[in-house]
Amino acid sequence: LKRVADEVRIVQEEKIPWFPKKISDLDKCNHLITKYDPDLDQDHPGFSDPEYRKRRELISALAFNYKHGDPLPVVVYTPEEIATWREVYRTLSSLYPSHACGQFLEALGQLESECLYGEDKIPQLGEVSAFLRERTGFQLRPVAGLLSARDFLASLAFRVFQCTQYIRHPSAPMHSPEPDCCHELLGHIPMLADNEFAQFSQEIGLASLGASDEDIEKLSTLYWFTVEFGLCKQNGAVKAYGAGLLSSYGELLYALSNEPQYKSFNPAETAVQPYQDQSYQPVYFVSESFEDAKHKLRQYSSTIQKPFSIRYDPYTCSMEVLDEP
Ligand code: NLE
Ligand code: FE2
Repeated sequence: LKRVADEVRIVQEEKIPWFPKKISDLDKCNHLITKYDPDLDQDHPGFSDPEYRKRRELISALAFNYKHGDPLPVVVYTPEEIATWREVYRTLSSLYPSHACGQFLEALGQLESECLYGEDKIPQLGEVSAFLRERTGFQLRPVAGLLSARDFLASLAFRVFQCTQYIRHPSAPMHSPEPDCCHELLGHIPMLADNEFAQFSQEIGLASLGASDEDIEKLSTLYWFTVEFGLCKQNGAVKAYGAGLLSSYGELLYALSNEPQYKSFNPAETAVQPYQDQSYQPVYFVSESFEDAKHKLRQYSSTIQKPFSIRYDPYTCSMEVLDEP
């Protein structure tokens, strides 16, 4: 009987996928998904623009060479890149007061009054990371493109947000299927300055550590319909808090029009909803509040079967792994 128990235990241990235990382990979480790569995807707006592709390669190299603890790379943006930023910033800013949630507007106001944000310069990751650290302890690291869900979610567990630094192609400023600095800086950063939202993001990350491929798929779908494309109720109105909406003029308008279908956020259902990553979502999930979303997520996470539990130690920035009896 003992031998059988040992074997079961060994099998269980082998089944736990590797995950980062300390913050510097995030250097190993760099598996890219080459889905919308301008070098490989003929539909990418930059595919037939060799200069754009060269620029992307140069900025990617900064992320590939980055190690935890290095200063965040500085990119000297070209006038053409700044013009794209300006157009995105201006058009989106005209929608924010009526379409974005209060937490977003508050943080964006702070970023603007501290002169970190404005339409004339693309903010540098180092400055933005310092801003977030003071507010919620989130920090940034550069990434070359779309990461695997497992690696991306794992970084959230450490309150690290992986940020691209290149900008979208100037021919398509209103919507991009892949992340870029407009998406990170306008969509994600202001939300990560909110405590409740930061907590919610970290908890998705913690739930993902060592989870099965199937659970990673569910958690990344949950992430998709909340952090990326979530809507929430505020004073009786529906507002956007998802970064994919807050960085896309086209989809932000669409999501709050009466065209798409709305469902209430319910993790078990949201986690298996098919999603769209080329164009607008056919359905959006509406949360009652971040607090409510966090409680529901917590409840859902506790149903994910794992042979251990985990606690984040913020003093050492490492994971304490506790075996469950
Ligand atoms: N569609 C978003 C945008 O245009 O900024 C990016 C989404 C990345 C997941
Ligand atoms: Fe994103």
